[in-house]
Amino acid sequence: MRKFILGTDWWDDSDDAVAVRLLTRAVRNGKAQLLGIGINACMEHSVAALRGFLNADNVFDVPLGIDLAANDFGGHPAYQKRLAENFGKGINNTDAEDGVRLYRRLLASADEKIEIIEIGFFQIVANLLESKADDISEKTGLQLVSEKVSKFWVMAGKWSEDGGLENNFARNDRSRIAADTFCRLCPVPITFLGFEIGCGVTTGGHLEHSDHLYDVLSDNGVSGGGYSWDPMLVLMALTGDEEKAGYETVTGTASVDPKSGRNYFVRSDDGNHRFVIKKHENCFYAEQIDRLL
Ligand SMILES: [Ca+2]
Repeated sequence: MRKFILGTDWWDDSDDAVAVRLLTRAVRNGKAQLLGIGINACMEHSVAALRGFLNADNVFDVPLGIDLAANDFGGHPAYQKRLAENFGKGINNTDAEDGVRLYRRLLASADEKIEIIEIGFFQIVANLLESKADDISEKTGLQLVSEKVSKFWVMAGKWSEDGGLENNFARNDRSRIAADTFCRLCPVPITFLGFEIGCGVTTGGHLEHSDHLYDVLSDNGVSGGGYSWDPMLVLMALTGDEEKAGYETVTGTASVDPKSGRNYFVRSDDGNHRFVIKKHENCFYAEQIDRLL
């Protein structure tokens, strides 16, 4: 069975929760293994809300990591407070392991290749790639990723224009610097799904009102459904093949300017990076996601 680590900002949008729902469904159906989740934006209820959401989805014992330093993204999303109160009572951010240590531990103990899905900011994976030997492993982060990770699936960038600006890369100095480091150092293939892909693809509008995912979307003001950047990326990762998931790909090398956060792409047949382009109408992707929620 394919094994995944998820990175998420679990921040002020609700598409992360729709994406996590796709993963918990896959785990419960025996289609994938979720080894751990790293939270890369730290707010008051981050860990309690995510642990609560997983509990309510009947997926237990997935270890959580967090970047506690990433407390400068702002926001007080109402959905997190509600999830924490309803399903994550008594859980604090400090109950999660440091994100980089979690990833190092999971990679060091892996006996087969892992895929990493990233639907948030890049500090944990950037700091992982720059990490040195420690009590967990005598290998550097770069060695661990080279040996244990087959691929990254990433929601970030705006690839429809050269010099595009997108939130996960460009939100603030922290995210811009991390995005540059990640794109430069990552030694394994990356497939990017950009901002332009999820716009107009609306999902989550047909949930039962008793579903806690409905409450998340409702608290975010999108009870009729929200745009689908993160769930589209997770569905493509779970499908495991860009073309089968309904996309064409462009191959080359991606980069991010650490000052502006703007992303660039140089096309080449031997590049380690790809971004995707939709082959179908928006409803093709939306219907598949809604069916799985
Ligand atoms: Ca996200």
